Amino acid sequence: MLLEKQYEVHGIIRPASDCFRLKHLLDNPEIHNRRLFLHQSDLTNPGTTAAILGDTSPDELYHLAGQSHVGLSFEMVESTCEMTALGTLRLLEIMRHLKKRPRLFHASSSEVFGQPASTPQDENTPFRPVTPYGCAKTFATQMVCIYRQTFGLFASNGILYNHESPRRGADFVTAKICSAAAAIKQGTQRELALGSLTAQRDWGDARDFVKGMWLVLQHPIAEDFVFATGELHSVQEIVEIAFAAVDLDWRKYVKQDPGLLRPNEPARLLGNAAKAQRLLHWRATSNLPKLITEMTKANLTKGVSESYSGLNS
Ligand code: G4F
Repeated sequence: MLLEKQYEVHGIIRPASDCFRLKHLLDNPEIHNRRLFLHQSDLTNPGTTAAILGDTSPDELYHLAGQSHVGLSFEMVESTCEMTALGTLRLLEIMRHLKKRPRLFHASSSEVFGQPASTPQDENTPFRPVTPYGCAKTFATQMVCIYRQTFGLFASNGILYNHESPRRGADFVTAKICSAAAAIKQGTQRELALGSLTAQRDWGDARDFVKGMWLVLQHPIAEDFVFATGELHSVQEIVEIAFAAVDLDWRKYVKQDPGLLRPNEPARLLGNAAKAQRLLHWRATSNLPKLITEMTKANLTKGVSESYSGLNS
């Protein structure tokens, strides 16, 4: 989206990353190393990250990095906090000492609300995380507020509810379901094991959400915004849509695996994006059946390397 807006984009990638989602851009000589530049670092390397930010001197900084799998955060509690919580703090410290400070967007999460006292949630709903990931995001979100208030940084949180697209990593439930429905249709997979089918989320389209991120940094004042569709759906509804998209009866293929249930789940995470609608004129344009059908059909043409993630979740 930034390239379409004619930005010069500098991305920070982890040294081990194979960047397969960027392949179409890296293969384009008009873009790679002309308008899109990649630099190697990660959130545990503040010295390298500081040097990249000093050299490139960005106007806007989109902080989307971190260990983002909620289920995995129960297994990797320390490294989740190391990257998602302390990584954000390190970035704020770097920004505080930069000669030219960029505007910072921090991708916060609905996981900060955990088991909230009220539904739907908005920018004034108290944080009550119930997962290590949600707790790490709560720390990071509050640090962004503290650095904004104390050190005058232009730093804003987007409190993002789930956002999906055909580029979603295979470990997240929508992508796992859509890729399984396509693979079962094509005869390369026999069944699909899932955790909770009754879990509910407010699922939106990632393309709407990136527009929201950009709008946050064009807003004259640094402040926090909830981004959500305001619709709650269950995992089973996603299954029904994906299998219907390839004309299969999901009941014949989907089984529940107790090993995939999480030790704790947030409840009724449903967002109220009225503030973003009012101040940023942002709208969630998505339609879940259309999005899940698109994601399922995209898998019918995808290569194996594009959907492989290495995790079994
Ligand atoms: O797709 P999920 O793994 O997403 P989750 O945990 O809601 O987190 C995503 O959204 C957050 C924003 O709200 C982000 F902050 C976060 O980084 C990430 O992008 O799971 C969605 C639901 C959960 O209730 C989970 O328990 O699906 C349930 N589920 C059921 N079976 C499963 C599975 N999730 C996964 N990943 N794999 C399953 O087999």
